[in-house]
Amino acid sequence: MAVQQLLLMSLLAFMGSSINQEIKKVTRLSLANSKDSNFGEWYSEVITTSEMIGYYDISGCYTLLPWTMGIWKRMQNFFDPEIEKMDVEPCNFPLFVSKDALQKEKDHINGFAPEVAWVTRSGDSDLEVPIAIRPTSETVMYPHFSKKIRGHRDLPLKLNQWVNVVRWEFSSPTPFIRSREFLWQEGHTAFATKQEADTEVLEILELYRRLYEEYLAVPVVKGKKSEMEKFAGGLYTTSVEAFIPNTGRGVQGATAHCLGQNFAKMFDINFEDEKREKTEKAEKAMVWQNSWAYSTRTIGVMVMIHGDDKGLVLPPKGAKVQVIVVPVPYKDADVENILNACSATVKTLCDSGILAKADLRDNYSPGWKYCHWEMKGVPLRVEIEPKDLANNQVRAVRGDNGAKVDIPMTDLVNTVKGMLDTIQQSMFNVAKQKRDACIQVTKTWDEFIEALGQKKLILAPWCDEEEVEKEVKRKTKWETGSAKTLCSPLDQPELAEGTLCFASGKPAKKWTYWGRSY
Ligand code: 87F
Repeated sequence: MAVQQLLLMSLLAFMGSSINQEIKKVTRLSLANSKDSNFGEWYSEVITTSEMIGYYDISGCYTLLPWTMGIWKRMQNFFDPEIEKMDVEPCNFPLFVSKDALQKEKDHINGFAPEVAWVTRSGDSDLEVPIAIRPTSETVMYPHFSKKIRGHRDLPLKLNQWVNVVRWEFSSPTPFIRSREFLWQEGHTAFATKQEADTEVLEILELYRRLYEEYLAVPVVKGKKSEMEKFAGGLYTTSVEAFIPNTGRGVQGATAHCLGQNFAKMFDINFEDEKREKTEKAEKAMVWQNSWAYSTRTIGVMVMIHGDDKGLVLPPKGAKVQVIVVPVPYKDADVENILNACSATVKTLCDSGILAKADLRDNYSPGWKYCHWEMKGVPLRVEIEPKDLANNQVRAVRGDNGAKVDIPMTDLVNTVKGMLDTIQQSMFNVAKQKRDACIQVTKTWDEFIEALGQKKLILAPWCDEEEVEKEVKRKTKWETGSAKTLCSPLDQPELAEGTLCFASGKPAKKWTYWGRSY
C-alpha cells in the first residue's frame, strides 16, 4: 500500500511539473534557449519575452516597447543634466537633408553613400529633387552653425539633439545593435581653439564611460580609434569599447570625434577673431568642431552582458522599475491586509526615491508574477505573505543572484537602498571579471591567431601602420568575420623599449585592442 501510494504521489508530482512547464511555455515565462549554448536565439528570445522589442514587417526595423523606453529615459535622465552643466543646449533639427547639403563634405559621405535612404516621391508624383533622411546630422546642422557664428562671442556653440536616424544597413541586423533606424543623442559643438575641442572630447568620453560603468554596470575601455577606423570626415575619433564574452566580439559603445576644421571649411563656419584684430588686420578664423553620440545600441550591449537563462537582468540604475512588490496571500488569509501592506510598502519606497511598483493583479498567481518580473529583469523583488505581516517584515529576493533576505519594516528604506547599491556594484564586478578573463596579451602573430580562435579580446603591441592593419584584416578573413583594431586605450600600459609589433615585427608604437566586432 505504502509503495503504491508513493508511486502514485511521484507520478502526480511528475505530471504536475510537466504541466507547470507547459503553462510556462504557453505564457512564455521561461526561455527555450540558453545563453551559453545558443546565444543568438537566446538574445532574440530575451528581448521579445521581456517585452522590450517588437518585430516589424520591414527588415532591420524594430518597435521599441515601453520597457525599453523606460531604460532609455533613465539614460537620458543621467546624460542630459551632465551636458547641461557643460552648457550644451537642446535643439531639434529636421529629419530631411537636401542632396546639396549632404554631399558638401565628400570625405564624410563617400564611404557611407550606400546607406543613405532617400525620399523620391510624394503620392503619385516624383519629387523634383530627392531628399535624404538623416543618417547623422552634420550636414543638417552646420548651415545653421555657419549663419549663427559671427564673432568669438558666438563661441563656443554647443548643441545636442535626441532624435532618430536612418542608415540602410545591409549586413545582418540585430535589434539594438545594428538596426536601420535607431535613437541616439548627437552632440555638435564649435570652439575658437583646438585645445577647447580636445578638452571637450575627453569630458564627453568620460560621461560615456560613466553611463556604461556606473549606470549600466558594463565595463568599457576608453580609447582612440586607428586611422582606418576613425570617422573619415574628422581629425581623430575616440570611443568607449565594450566586449561580449559569449560571442568574443568587441562593440563600439559610444563615440566622440574631434572634427578639426574640415566641416568648418566646407560649410564656411568662420568667426572674426577680434582678439587678433588688434594686432593684425581683421582676420577670419575657422572654428574647431566636435561631434559625439551614443545610441540605443547601449541597451543591446547591456542585455547581452547581464542577461541570463531566466531572462533580462537589469542594473538598478538602468531599470524603470527597481523593486516589484508581490502579494502572496494564502487561501484563508486576509487578502485585503496583504494588498494594503503591498501598497504601503510601495509608497514608502517611492517616497524615498526608489522606483517601486506593486503587482496586485488578481488573475495571476504569485509564482507567475515571480517568473514574469524575473523575465523582465527587475533588480529586486519584495514578497509579502501573512507570516511577514505578522512579523512586521518583508522578504526581498535579488534579481541578479536570487539571494533572499527578510527585512524588518522599520528598516525597509535603508536596507532596500543598500541592496540596490550592492546589486549595482556586484553586477559591474561580475561583468568586469568576465571581461578581464577574456583579455589576452599577445606579442607574436602565432599567439594572436590562437587568441583570436579562442574569442579573446586581444591587447597587442602595434606599429600603428594602416597597411599592417589592412594585412591583419586580410589574413583573418574567416567566416566569423575578420579581426580589426577596436581602440588604443588612453590608459596605456608601459611599452618596454624595443617591443616589436605583433604583426609586422617593426618597432611597436602603442598597445592596441584587437578583435572581431559588431
Ligand atoms: C551612414 C550614412 C551616411 C556614419 C553614416 O559618429 C553618413 C554616415 O557620417 C556618417 N554612418 N557616419 C559617421 C557619423 C559621425 C558622427 N556623427 C555625429 C558620429 C557621432 C554623432
